[in-house]
Amino acid sequence: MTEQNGYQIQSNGDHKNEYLFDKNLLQSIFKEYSLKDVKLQDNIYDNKYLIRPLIISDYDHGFIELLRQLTDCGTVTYDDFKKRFNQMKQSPNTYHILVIEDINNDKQIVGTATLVCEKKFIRQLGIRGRIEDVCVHDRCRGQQLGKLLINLLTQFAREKCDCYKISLECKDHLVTFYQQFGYNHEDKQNFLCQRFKDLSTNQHEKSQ
Ligand code: 16G
Repeated sequence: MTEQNGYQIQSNGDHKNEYLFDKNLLQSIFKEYSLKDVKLQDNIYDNKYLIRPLIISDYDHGFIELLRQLTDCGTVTYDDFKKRFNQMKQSPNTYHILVIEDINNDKQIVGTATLVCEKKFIRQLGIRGRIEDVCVHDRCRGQQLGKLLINLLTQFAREKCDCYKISLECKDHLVTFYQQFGYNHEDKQNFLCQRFKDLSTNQHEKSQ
């Protein structure tokens, strides 16, 4: 263990199988979820899928290709990936990326979702959670994997990260999907956005 900028860093993050965040934090969440859904045994779902935090070697098992099913990812080399992974790991209690590994299919990554925890001064030094980058491989849809990821991360945000609220952005047709987990439009609140870059044309978008 080393100290850097006041943070305890567990290692230099160069180990390909080192978790992005502490896997043990998930164990009680898995246990509780297993009581509701018998398909989840510890961190194995339906005898086929392993649920765990992201590791560096997931790069070689299709993690970025999976994200391409959600949006544009541009070019991400192995070194780029490792560097971003280590940056995330060095912000403790902030980036929680869960992945689903297809155990019998060359450990391919077939699902992912992220919980980002933002530290605030408001709400008695509150923590705000955001669910981001939820994606299930198109060949694995219809097996409740998205539901599993959202349920686990929502419970994790409430019980382990002490979030005072959790929010997400999604396309219109997914609103009913997310509502089943308790996400709702808040009265008189809006989501506004300004875009600076369009990767598909590699140009800065014109601001209006
Ligand atoms: C969706 C995602 C968001 C992601 C965005 C990418 C969920 C719940 N929402 O809104 O996290 O960052 O798509 O789209 O997964 P963009 O590349 O156009 O920002």
